[in-house]
Amino acid sequence: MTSEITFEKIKGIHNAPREEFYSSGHRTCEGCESAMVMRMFSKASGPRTIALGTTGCMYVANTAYMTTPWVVPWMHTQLGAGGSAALGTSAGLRALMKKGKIAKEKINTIAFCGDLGGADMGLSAISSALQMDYDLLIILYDNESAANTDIQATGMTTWGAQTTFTPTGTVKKIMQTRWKKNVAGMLAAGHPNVKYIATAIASFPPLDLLNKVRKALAAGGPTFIHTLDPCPKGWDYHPRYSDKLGELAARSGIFPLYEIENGVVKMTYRPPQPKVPVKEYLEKQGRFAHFGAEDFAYVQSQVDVMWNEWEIPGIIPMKSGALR
Ligand SMILES: Cc1ncc(C[n+]2csc(CCOP(=O)(O)OP(=O)(O)O)c2C)c(N)n1
Ligand code: SF4
Ligand SMILES: [Mg+2]
Repeated sequence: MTSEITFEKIKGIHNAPREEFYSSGHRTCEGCESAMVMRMFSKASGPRTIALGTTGCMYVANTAYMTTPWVVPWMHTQLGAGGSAALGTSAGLRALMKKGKIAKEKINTIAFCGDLGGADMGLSAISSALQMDYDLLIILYDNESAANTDIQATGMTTWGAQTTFTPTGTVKKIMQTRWKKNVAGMLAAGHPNVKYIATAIASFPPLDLLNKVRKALAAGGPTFIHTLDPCPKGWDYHPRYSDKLGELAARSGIFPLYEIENGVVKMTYRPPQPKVPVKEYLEKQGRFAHFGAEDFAYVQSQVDVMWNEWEIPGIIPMKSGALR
């Protein structure tokens, strides 16, 4: 194991670090992409990292009795407290270093939270953390449901999806009528101090998440990454297709991949032209098994509006009016 910290860009899969800091000993489902996010971010950040995580699958399945996959120090925090835990830890490290109680060095503070814990309940704490001048990275791992408590809809669930809160019925077919919250765009637009914001998918394009984590850590903080994580249990598909679904989310354009560095937006992946029909992504998931042609067409129309009419696709939905 090396203790040297480097945030250099990883070029080519063979140059990816071999060390694992999230290893065996977890109980996540086969094909769990949220677990891949844990593995990738800790691989990218290396041994001088403190991981903090809110309640959810990535807490419960990673701390079964007397076992844990975490090789780096890890702490559980309350469901809505990802931002507070990151801020407190980073501030504590700074104070200890200033007082000479620990050696001055770069220690990565990385807090992860699920879509319910981060994008719904914990948004205010994340907002606070992103306003302060502290060295921290918050990762929102988004499996589009409260997965740990048996797949309830959240503000991040795709329109129309069946969950235990939104089952389809004979009278009303579509129960999940909310459009997915635009969290990374909202945080980027409203937090001038934030140094780096990105969206990512653990398995596609290869190395993308690793390198985005490294960019965030090199930038210092505060920084934020939103990952979309296919979840075989909640999305209802065979685990072998997790990476394929991640790729289809990017190629269909339903989940735009970008990064914002010091206010400059860069699309890091351009879907093919024409984009892959979003139906190809949705129809592979049992949670959309009740969809008819009109439902696929509706989701497609919203994705097209995002790419063709938003001020910045995936980020700023407003359009300039007669303001000046
Ligand atoms: C304040 C509070 N309310 C409710 C719960 C019960 N609870 C534990 S995990 C969880 C779901 C978390 O969902 P998410 O943040 O999306 O993480 P996931 O389980 O999907 O990984 C809920 C509702 C709790 N632990 N704390
Ligand atoms: S329910 Fe989903 S997020 Fe939770 S461990 Fe299983 S695959 Fe992962
Ligand atoms: Mg979730």
